[in-house]
Amino acid sequence: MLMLSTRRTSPPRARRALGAGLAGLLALTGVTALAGTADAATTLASAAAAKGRYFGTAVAANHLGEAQYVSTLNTEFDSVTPENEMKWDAVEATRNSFNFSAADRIVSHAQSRGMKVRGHTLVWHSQLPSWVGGLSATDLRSAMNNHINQVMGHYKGKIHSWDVVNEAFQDGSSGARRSSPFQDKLGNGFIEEAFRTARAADPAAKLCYNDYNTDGINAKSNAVYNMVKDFKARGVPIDCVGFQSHFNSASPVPSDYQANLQRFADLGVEVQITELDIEGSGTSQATSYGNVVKACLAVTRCTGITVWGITDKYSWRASGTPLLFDSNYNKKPAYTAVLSALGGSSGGGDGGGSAACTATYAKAEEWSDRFNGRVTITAGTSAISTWSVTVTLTPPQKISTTWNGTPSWDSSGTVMTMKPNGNGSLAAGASTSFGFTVMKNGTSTPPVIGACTAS
Ligand code: 9MR
Repeated sequence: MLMLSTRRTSPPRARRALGAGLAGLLALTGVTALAGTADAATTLASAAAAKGRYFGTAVAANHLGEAQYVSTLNTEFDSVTPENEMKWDAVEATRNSFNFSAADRIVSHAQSRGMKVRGHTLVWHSQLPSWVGGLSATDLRSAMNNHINQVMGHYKGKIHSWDVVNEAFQDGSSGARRSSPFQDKLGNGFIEEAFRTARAADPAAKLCYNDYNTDGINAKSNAVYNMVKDFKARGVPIDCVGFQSHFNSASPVPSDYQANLQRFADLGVEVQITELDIEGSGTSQATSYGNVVKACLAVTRCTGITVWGITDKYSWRASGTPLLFDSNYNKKPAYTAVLSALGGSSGGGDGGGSAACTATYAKAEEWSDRFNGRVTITAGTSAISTWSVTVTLTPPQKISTTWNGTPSWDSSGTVMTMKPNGNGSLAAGASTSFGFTVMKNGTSTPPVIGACTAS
């Protein structure tokens, strides 16, 4: 028998809402809204904060009107990165005519909630309006510096870290810079120039170089490493390196991920995981996510993690279901793995919330090709009005039928999220149950039942 429970608590927003001075005073007096051992953090942000890190997500301004999107954002994350709204084509489609409206909506949402903002991105070959490519070298240099000055100036004091230059190196073994208007007309020195301009434009912002396929030790990351080492040696302003960390089965989390983060940190820069997503589902996806979090926690200068979106529904590669919440905003096994790697817990604590439930699994009838499972949901010490539980199979098992619940599925058919079918309302201590038939397809492994969540 397996018992899992959780208690819904209000997120510890209080700490972020406090002014820095009061927060500092609380820290000095040893008072904290965050987890102690008996009260593990129950959200990604609060668990990460207890480890001295931020936990962020990419956000798209056009979803900020969707209630579930916003409530998940506000509950779980304490940093945002505008997914597209600060890019060159979004803010300066026409030379020297700036439009910050979509990005401003994200920044003001973040500020009203006490969240940090990562600026993304100032100088990048992609999402670059065509007029930039048509400029002469002299004109391009002044347009690049003007772009940095105007955009950083507009957000001065509001951005925690800026991706000053993005993806300037080629993939593969050459270690060369990628062709772009900047590279082709200004040469290698454009990166240094961009960082120097950025430092003057907002001295409080951390200045990052950000790239992908640099997550392990390879020719591309070696080239970035050598550039950062050279910048540090010559006093070119750089504070951080972003590791995008877009993973899938063709490009899994490298075994030397932590070692790679560490060697950059040893150059004296922060490392940040900036665009994390991992295609997959179920326990293998969860394990990979957990490993990324553990690697960051093991590197002192790894200061935060940003996932590249909240829900699979809006991921830039939605078909790969790479995020922590499914398209119905259910927490996936990957979420639980991340929370647990951060030292948090979605169950067990006595955090003061009232809506709680437990989920208990039992195998019922079994035949050679299939078995029936039953999950009993029991309300905690207060009445609940709804509950939700995940049931994760071992592929190639499939569920052929369910009863007494409303199922929804991840795209692989491995994770079923069960919600009530008229049986959501339970008095304190009362129970209900739902059932399902698992087609074994050669494996009799019992399903993994996720924590019961209630409200
Ligand atoms: O997620 C972004 C997607 O909505 C855009 O269409 C795409 C355009 O290039 O950019 C995506 O974000 C990218 C990020 O800005 C830089 N690193 C790679 C990301 C995924 O492509």
